[in-house]
Amino acid sequence: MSSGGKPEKVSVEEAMDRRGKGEFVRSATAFHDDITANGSGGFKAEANRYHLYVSLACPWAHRTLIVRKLKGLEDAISTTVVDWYMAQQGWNFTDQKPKCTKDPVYDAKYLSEIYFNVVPDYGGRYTVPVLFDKKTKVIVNNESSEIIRMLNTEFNEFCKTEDQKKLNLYPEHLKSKIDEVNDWVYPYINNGVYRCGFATTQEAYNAAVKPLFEHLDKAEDILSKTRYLTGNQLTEADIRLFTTLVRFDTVYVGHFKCNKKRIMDYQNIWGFVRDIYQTDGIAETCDQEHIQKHYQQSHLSVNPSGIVAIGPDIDFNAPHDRDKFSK
Ligand SMILES: N[C@@H](CCC(=O)N[C@@H](CS)C(=O)NCC(=O)O)C(=O)O
Repeated sequence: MSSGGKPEKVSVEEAMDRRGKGEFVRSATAFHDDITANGSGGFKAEANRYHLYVSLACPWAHRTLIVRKLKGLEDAISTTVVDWYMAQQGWNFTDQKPKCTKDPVYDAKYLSEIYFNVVPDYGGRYTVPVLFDKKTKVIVNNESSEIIRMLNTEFNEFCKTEDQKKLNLYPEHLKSKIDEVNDWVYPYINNGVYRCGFATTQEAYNAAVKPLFEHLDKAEDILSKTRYLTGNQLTEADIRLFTTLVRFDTVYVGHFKCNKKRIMDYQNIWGFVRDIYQTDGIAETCDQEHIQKHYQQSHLSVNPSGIVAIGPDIDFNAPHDRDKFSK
């Protein structure tokens, strides 16, 4: 059965047991309401009603920024970009660093305040992305895989162009193929890099790193035959893989010890990354300064000195020949 490519729900006991063995177990998200075009579920798609709290460093939040951009919803859905540095208290707001913005709703100092304003006894993690309703002052959803589905279909009235309105990243005829890809990309690649980086025993690291590279090999094989993961049409499956790949050589190779191979060493995956990066609007959602500084300054358990490495020179704008598949 499809897991929907999102965090598995595990019991408290099982999570404690697995964490005790040095494994990183991602917590499930707490807010799962839907915005619909007709408002049937209580939240109606309206312009300037919803706000996205994001980090430019975070691969999950990055998915939502890409879909918002591809669908031309920048004027309809406002955003706040948090500080790249995540302190002990969690994400905070600042306007003193490039691209970071203050919280326009509560002028909060920390993202946690948004969670507590909505649910005073909230006991989960204060994660981005957060899709917030400015009208009723509640968090609608904080699960990126669900947020991107809403942005894909429910806000079509507010897209800037006809092409953006027509764009469907989860089309009916590809749904089962996309679900099937998400089912391995999420655990072994998107979350797989975290399972390598946050492992605290050799066994837990070994158990994560082997399937990570096996599934990168699988992606390489698929991308040697088709332009995108499910054929020659861009879908959410590609965006979900891309946000991990664009961080890979800069931070996951060194910081998370995912160093068997670099993305640059995979001919087809590397071409795919440049192809997506060069797709209209996507480059401006990518920010290597936020990415590098966030991971290397904030995860002091992994990088106690907080030193930000120089990073490889990567030319995401270098030509690619991926359009050969679409001819
Ligand atoms: N399943 C969530 C995961 C979100 C997530 O874990 N975000 C990280 C940033 S990369 C976060 O905000 N972490 C803060 C924390 O766990 O305290 C989603 O896809 O939206």
